[in-house]
Amino acid sequence: MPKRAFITGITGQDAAYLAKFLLEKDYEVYGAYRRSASVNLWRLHDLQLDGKVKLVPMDLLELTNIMRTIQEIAPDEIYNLAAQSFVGISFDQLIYTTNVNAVGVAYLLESVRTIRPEARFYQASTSEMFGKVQEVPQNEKTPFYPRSPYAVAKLYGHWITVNYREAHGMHASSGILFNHESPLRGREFVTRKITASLAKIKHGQQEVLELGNLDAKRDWGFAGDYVEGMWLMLQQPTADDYVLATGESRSVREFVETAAAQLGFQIAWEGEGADTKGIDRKTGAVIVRVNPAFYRPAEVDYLLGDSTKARTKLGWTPKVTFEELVEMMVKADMDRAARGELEHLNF
Ligand code: NDP
Ligand code: GDR
Repeated sequence: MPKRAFITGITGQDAAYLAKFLLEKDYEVYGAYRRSASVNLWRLHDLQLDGKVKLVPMDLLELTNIMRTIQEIAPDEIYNLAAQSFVGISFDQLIYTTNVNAVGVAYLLESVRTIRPEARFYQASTSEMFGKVQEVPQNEKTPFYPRSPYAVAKLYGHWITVNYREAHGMHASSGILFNHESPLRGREFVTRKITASLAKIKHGQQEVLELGNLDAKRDWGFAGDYVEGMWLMLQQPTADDYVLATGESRSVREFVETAAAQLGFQIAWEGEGADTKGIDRKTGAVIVRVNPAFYRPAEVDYLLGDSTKARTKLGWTPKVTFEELVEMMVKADMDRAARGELEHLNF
């Protein structure tokens, strides 16, 4: 009998890579999508997984739906990847974000405890929980200080997972993952916004790249590497919490510079004290303009992860370097721009 994995948030970035990873390990993979007028399966398509994942409609806000789904699938492993995952919007949609990212985890855990307590459970926790810098680098013992409604809700998801492990003996692990990106990243996140915008500019489909805080620093890895870490956590005899990170941190500005260099672009920075005059289009310089509209009410300035525990206990190690990641994303967006697939996107 193949093992049965159940992934929530199957239309998202991580779920696509995880589904591919698990299918290659001969798992039977079930994926929950939420009903909408147009369910978006482009990521599964991109990884050539059409028809390979068994799709089930399930919303994290609907307890009865969750209970029936767990009953029907009877999964061996559950990966809770569903979330309102965009930090920026969580300041405007705080109740919704709290319901999905916090209460939704409780619905799911309680359903598993009641119906399928032997299943192993993975919760998608986040480096955003570290928030305001307390210490650098951050590991499993670093105190949390969330800086957004997203991160506050995720902190509940993290602790309730720990609590179900300790109170009910469930095999429930929380992966505290630092930013991980890919060509399948949602376009509102800064890395993809940069690569898609620069690709459009290269193809004459966009004039300017507008960004918020250029000085924020993130520990960026490749999503495909991180899903292996999720799986490894559920293969351990006992459940635990683990940080997954590359151990390198770059600013948003450095991400722009790296991507621009790969495209042979010079950058003309605008705004925030930059000299806005004398940008000569003939030089081919690309205008990157700071627009305060993209600032956050409270920012996370500096994330740098220490994943020694995962490296030692799980034998996990990220393989794709920062430069390779940027290159992979730039190439994918250049191909998409050439096919006219990005033209309808506004950033
Ligand atoms: P995505 O935004 O790409 O995917 C999120 C998924 O959650 C989508 O499939 C979305 O469905 C689904 N979803 C949202 N609301 C609900 C709901 N009410 N019921 C059911 N499903 C819902 O995120 P990622 O793949 O990047 O991230 C996966 C998880 O890991 C998330 O929980 C995220 O918060 C967390 N995380 C991500 C990191 C990263 O760097 N990528 C780092 C650390 C943690 P739909 O398509 O319908 O919107
Ligand atoms: P993050 O990712 O908030 O780290 O959350 P995002 O790419 O949105 O922001 C990273 C940093 O870039 C700064 N920034 C901008 N961000 C966006 N989106 N758009 C801009 O124009 C822009 N300009 C500057 C931000 O202020 C921020 O400092 C991601 C998500 O995947 C979460 O779900 C996950 O938990 C964390 O990573 C780890």
